[in-house]
Amino acid sequence: MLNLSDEQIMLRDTVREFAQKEIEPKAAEIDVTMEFPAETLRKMGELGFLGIPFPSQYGGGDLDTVSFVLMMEEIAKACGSTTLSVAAHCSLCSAPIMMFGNEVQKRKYLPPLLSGEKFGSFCLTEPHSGSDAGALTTSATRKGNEYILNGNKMYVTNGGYAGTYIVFAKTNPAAKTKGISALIVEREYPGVVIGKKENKLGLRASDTRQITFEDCRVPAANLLGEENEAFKYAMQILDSGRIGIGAMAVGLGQAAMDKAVAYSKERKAFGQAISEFQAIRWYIADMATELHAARLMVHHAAQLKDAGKPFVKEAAMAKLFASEAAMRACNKAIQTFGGYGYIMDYPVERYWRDTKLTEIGEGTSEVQRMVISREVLKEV
Ligand code: COS
Repeated sequence: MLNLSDEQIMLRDTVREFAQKEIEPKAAEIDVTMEFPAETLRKMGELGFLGIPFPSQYGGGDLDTVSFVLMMEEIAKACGSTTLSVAAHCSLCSAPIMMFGNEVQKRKYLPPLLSGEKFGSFCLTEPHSGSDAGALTTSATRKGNEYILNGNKMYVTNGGYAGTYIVFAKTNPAAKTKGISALIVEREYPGVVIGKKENKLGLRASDTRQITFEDCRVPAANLLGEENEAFKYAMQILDSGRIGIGAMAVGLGQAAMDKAVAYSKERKAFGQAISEFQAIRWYIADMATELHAARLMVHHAAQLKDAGKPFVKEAAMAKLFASEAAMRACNKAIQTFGGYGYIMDYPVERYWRDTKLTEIGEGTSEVQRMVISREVLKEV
């Protein structure tokens, strides 16, 4: 890690203690029961973790993005599902309001989100619009002082528990990326229909839903930023969000590595601990090296953001590398455990299932490569 301040180290250690004591012991169980960790998230809100990079005037912690990624890594070491819920809540709901909201919107919506009193969601993806985010078809038609919202959103993290949704919709269907607007939608508005919870490979306790808007009337005052400008907002939101997902991947990969290293010292084969074998040592060396590199990349992207410098390329690189490095670490961890790695009595198979999402959510690895190559081509 890059020169952390005393304050950042203290925060990381506080979160680590909380995560190991309060989150980790429940992780295996909620993976099976798919129970959303609402109480844990509320506690995290009370402790100020959900407000880390936000100004204190809205109830935030006045801390930076580096502090946020330190928190994300520690939570991820304990429970992937909880971490994804935090990522969506902070990076995809609270952050957009902070970035593009007006003063009235910030004062109304941020305090309950930062304190964990309400949960937040981001509604961009649709059944036929994922990587091609500009192809979304949900519509918002202005009528007097309201927008009438109609459409179907998919893979909405925290969808069934959120009180506040950031919803992307076409306000000019003829224009692709130049006809999209973002609205702040409250769960109580008539026409918000919460679909069934998806049954997923991993991150099973995170709440993933389809959300449908049926003639949902949203006050025009809830328009986020300018009309028809929100495709760019979505891109900027995801640029930042990807740093958090990178940190989540590092945490999951580190947890897998830590378990594999401990196991390799205990497990005996052919008369010695398997940590004595070169094959296992090379796994350990590769896991340690790649996760170290991934962490540095995540921290670097976070530092660029904190310094107000461009970070689009570095955020995409950090997410791409961290998610793929973490997947490799999980593979090696399962291999180290052998048959025990393949059964649910040990957590490494869960880390593998949870990590897979980091190669897909907030932009697939293929989208990250598109973003990175575009940025590189611009530079030359
Ligand atoms: N920041 C600011 N503006 C950006 C931007 C960014 N990071 N990326 C693109 N834009 C702007 C472009 O500059 C362009 O503006 P102009 O038309 O004024 O020049 C506009 O947005 C359209 O951009 P572009 O032409 O690149 O759009 P594409 O349709 O080609 O889409 C990708 C580009 C694939 C990068 C985009 O659709 C994407 O990120 N998809 C993945 C979405 C995703 O991550 N979904 C997961 C959601 S997690 S719940």
